[in-house]
Amino acid sequence: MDTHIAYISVGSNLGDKLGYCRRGVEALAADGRVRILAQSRVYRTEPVDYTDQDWFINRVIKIETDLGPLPLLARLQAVQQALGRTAPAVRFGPRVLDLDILLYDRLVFEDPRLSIPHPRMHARRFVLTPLCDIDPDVVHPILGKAARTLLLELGGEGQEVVEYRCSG
Ligand code: PH2
Ligand code: MG
Ligand code: MG
Repeated sequence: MDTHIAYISVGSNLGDKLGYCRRGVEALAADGRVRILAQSRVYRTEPVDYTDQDWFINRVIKIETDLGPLPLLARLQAVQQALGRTAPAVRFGPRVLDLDILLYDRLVFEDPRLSIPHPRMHARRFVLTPLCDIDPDVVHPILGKAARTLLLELGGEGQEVVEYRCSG
């Protein structure tokens, strides 16, 4: 089987945030096409882009999958919907579960439905901090820099990221 390594951002800022994140990861692994290789710590994170909303719970997971980029996106969207996500009223606004592809092998992929690497990942502390828990040396295929370097270079006022103490 031709397998790929991908990093997925997991986030929630509505209801039982940690529960949604956990159930989302469980659901993703349930069909046998996605295997969870690693999970970062869990963080409470200040909302970015659209700031008039509750703080998020965020983590990053590393997966192995035989799904191509668009089938993987479809799978992530199916899990979001199964957990009750509806279309947010505002762009970047509150959601029960958000699953975003950050990196997929060293692929650079542009399509109206999907951009890989995630176009804002290098500017987001809530992505880079958990990504560095798992794989600080993973390289952004466009910027040519390791995740740890991108995190060090991040200015980012108003991007507080606090470890959330929980068991797993
Ligand atoms: N997701 C967004 C917009 N803003 N802020 C934080 N802290 N965490 C997120 O997951 C997040 C966000 C859109 O997907
Ligand atoms: Mg997102
Ligand atoms: Mg998304």
